[in-house]
Amino acid sequence: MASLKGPGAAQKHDGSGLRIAIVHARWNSTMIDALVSGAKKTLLASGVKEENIVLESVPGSYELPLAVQRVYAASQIQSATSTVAGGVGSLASGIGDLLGGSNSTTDLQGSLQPAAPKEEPKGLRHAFDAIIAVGVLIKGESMHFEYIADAVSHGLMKVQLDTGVPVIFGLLTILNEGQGLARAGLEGGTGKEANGHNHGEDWGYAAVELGVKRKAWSEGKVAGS
Ligand code: RBF
Repeated sequence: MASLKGPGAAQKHDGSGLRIAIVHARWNSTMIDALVSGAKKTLLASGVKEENIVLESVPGSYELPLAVQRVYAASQIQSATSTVAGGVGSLASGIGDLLGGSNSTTDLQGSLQPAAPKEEPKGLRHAFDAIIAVGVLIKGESMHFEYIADAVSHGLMKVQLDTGVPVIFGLLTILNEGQGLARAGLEGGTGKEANGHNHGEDWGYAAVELGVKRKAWSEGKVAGS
């Protein structure tokens, strides 16, 4: 019998215009690597271009909320600066040249020469359409698990509501390694997990769906109207 759990068949959405970040912890890296690959696989399958998928890592899950918030802010800065011809970066470095302690007019003339064109960054430069936060928290003998799981869950929800950017909840909170391996599609498990279901794949689809829907919502479009 088909599993009753899970999001059902993924909705089809065109991710080709989306820019998506995956921010992941490095603790429990075997599972993390599989989950991140799973998420990337379905992002690509939905049309998101490789150059528009940005990866960032942090040591552990506790660092995820701040990292997601700051990575999003960084992408907003990129978006703003890439609309200024040449970008603020080249403007700033130009000012740096002028203030750089040059004593001779020859040096100054040299620094006033147009800078060699910088290589354009590949891919889209608008602020991220969605961010997937990935971490694996395994319950230990102390209370760490409970505190971190609670703080990270609330932190990620706060970031998505404060910023309005979809933050996909890719945090596994599990009782043992076996549960994590099963949910990363690596081995064992029961029910849906027994077939090697990698939950990262669901997160990739969720990011595309929310990225596309959020764009539509911001244009005043609601399904069926
Ligand atoms: N980070 C994780 O992502 N997964 C874990 O299972 C995990 N377990 C931890 C257990 C203990 C006892 C401690 C001290 C930290 C653990 N962390 C874990 C790291 C945590 O998320 C964070 O990176 C560090 O506490 C530094 O802020």
